[in-house]
Amino acid sequence: MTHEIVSLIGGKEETSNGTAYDSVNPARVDEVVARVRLADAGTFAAACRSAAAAQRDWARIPAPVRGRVIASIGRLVEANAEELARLVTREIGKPYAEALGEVREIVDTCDFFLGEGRRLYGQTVPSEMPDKNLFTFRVPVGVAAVVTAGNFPVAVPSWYLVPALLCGNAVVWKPAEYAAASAHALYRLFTAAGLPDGVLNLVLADGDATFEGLGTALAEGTVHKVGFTGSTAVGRKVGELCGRHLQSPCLELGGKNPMVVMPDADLDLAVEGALFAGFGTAGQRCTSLGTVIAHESVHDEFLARYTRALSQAVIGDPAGDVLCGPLLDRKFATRYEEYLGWIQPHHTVVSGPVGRITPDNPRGGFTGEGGLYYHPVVVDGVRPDDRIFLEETFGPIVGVTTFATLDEAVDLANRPGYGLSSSIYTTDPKAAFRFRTGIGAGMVSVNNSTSGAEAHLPFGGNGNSGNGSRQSGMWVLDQFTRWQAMNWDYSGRLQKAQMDVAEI
Ligand code: UN1
Repeated sequence: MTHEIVSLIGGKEETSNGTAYDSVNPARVDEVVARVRLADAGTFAAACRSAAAAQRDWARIPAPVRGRVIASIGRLVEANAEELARLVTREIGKPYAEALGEVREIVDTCDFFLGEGRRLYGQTVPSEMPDKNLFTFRVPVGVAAVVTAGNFPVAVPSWYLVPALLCGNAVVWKPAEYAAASAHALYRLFTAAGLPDGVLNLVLADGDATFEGLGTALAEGTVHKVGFTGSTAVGRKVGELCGRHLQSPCLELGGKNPMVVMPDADLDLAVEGALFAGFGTAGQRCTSLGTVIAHESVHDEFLARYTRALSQAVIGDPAGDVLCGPLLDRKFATRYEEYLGWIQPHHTVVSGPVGRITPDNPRGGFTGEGGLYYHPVVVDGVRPDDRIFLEETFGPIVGVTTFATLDEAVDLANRPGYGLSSSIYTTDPKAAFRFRTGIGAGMVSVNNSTSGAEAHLPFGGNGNSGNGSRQSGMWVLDQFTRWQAMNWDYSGRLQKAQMDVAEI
């Protein structure tokens, strides 16, 4: 029997309105994982009001005690890791090993922030006047509205939820519809760990209702920080909406992530990295590899080894030990097919068959079994003005091009205007550091793939990849707290800053 899931606001199920949506298993599209009741814009705005009411009491609880709740969330997620990972695999088709890694990332995030509950440091600052003390405090922003994508349905939301809650905020979380069951399961674990009702709210809604509800909430002053992970196009709209209300959101958007292969690179290592970053998660991480930029002296050898390794890679049921499962959802499959239709007449595909894997277009003995499976594609000779070079495809396709000098490689790597992740394979430290200084990306890997960021380093991008905000680690505290300055004068007289300094 398919279970129905609904929004949870103020600790209660919200059943009063909404249309039905089926979240399906992309490995078997006729299998409904959950029937979802989608809320309307009014419900989203109501959730923000209810969160604002619950936030006041939550902020009064001392941060170290809030840290204990975060510790319980981590333990509970750990205890349920396999079950949650299985659900993620079933709902979005992420290979099980990756799904388990994703759940591990939530635990890592909790481990990091439970300690932050005992820090959340402010500062003491010297005054320019005698008998006067200056202090800074971190104060919670209030209510965070968090809107997340479904390719990382539990880890990336936790990057927002955990620090936001630890800092004393309430949260209204709107996950992707096609990942609603995974989000619902994570919500249950968070609240079971002891969060008071209303501090975390789950709103299941489509994009239009969310956008409208968010607009209302921002106008009413019941949302004080927006966190958004998703496409650059939607991120732009969210940024504009927030800007009208003088808010700077945390935007984590797309990527067109380059990998530079230098003449002295360990080619087998580079191939392994390009295989994982290009085709793991079916190329649907925001950190997935977009283009390999190989030195002209190693291009042919790299490509030969890459295509050979790819032909041996396993594509299939994500519950098994595979490199690549199906695409996340039908809407991405439709978009990805547009790219495939476009590349075929224009490009040299060096990886074999293209398109959806079906009994008529199988991959070896694998026929796709009714899932959203696609042949992995490597395209050689992409040019800097190609769509395939410039645009995020969000599918299992990697472009390859060549360069002659490191400066040229850096220019090519920066060309698409995204700036999330990047990577260079080299044994020359000078080249690695020169690449780091030249690249516009927020994240740089040396001899490692573009994917696989650790949970305590700043995660985020520049340009089309985001507005420079960072998630993860201590840097995210600046998203979910604001600095409050305090001065305390114990001189017993009115001391005027600037004016009295000359008299001392
Ligand atoms: C994303 O695709 O939205 O670096 C996040 C990585 C992961 C996070 C990706 N840890 O690949």
